[in-house]
Amino acid sequence: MKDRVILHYDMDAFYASVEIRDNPSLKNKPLVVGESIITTASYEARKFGVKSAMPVSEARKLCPNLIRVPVSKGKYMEVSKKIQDLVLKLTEKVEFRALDEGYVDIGEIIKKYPSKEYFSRRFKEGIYKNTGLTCSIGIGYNKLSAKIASDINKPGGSYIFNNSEEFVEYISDKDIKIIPGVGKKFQELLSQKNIIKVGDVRGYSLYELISFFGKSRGEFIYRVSMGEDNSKVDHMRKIHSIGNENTFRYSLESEVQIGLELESLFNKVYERLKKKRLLCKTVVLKVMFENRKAITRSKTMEKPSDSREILKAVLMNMNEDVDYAMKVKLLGVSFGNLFQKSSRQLSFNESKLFNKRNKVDLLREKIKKIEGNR
Ligand code: TTP
Ligand code: MG
Repeated sequence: MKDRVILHYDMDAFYASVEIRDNPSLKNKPLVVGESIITTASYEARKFGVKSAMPVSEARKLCPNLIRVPVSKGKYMEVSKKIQDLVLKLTEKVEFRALDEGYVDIGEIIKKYPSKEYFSRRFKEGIYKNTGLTCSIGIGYNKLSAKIASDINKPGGSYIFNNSEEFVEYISDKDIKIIPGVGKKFQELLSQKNIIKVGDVRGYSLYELISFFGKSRGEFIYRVSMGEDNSKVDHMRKIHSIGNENTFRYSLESEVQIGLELESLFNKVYERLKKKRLLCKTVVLKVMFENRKAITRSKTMEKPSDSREILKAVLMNMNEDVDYAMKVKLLGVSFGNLFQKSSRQLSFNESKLFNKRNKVDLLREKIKKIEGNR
């Protein structure tokens, strides 16, 4: 496989950074986000040994001045969505792995920039300018090297592996747990064969590794130790479905009312489908009645489509078959089985990194301005 250029971004102390951004009095303080268990700790708190998955009570023993903020998942999801939208303005070849991290295949884009260093600087600046948050960047020749690179100069830094030689040299003397996918159990098995550092793997043949750990894990660890990872940036991942639902304060009775509500839900979901440049193969209708009994109806088409007429007809046909013998408390419309439309070549202009605005953004800005002038 020819060498690729993959970027991995990972937000710094994500939940904690969002809380600090929204309440600057928390700045430079040891902060954790969580209820009884810590989801994440600010870098100030980490200096005391406080970390994710630790009980807050234990953390307080290490750091008596610790501040705890409760988790606001909805807020982090919103920020995450904003970051993802920004990255999607750059390219569609993105795989979002968690709320705060993702892989971006920048093989094409990077050709328009003077260097990988420059690009990574601009990427970080773009995220910061638009969200007020910092991230760390890794650029590698595959996902594995990019992921490990992004952790090297955390927080706020970046690191670049240009090829497997550079990468293998770096990982050889690192603890085997640096490899994503090597959990506690596998680590234990590896240590029984005296594999403690990544370089130790190369003391064994592929055949031996398979006989110790089985075909899949044996091959995996063998390849990884040589810096090999052919997995693609899977840009369809995570976008399994998009949908919208509405719970009504006053249950709906007439079929006209139901039809109008469905149409409005459909329009919202359809806009998202178009904005994300997706095609949909399955349309799903959800209805919950007053007695809280819910039904779902779904229709999978032969070919995925993004035609408003076709998708709407599929939805409305399903709706006609629903027996509305009772008042309706909730309606939901979702599209599943989504496909990315074939990638188009976006025109990139470095001064516009992340700043390409779409019509909806422009409209939103206009509305904001008008509201602001009132
Ligand atoms: P991470 O990226 O693992 O951590 P982080 O962003 O807080 O810090 P770093 O600078 O080291 O990247 O996880 C992202 C978010 O996911 C994190 O802010 C909180 C949440 N999370 C949990 O809820 N539970 C966990 O056990 C971990 C590890 C993270
Ligand atoms: Mg992070």
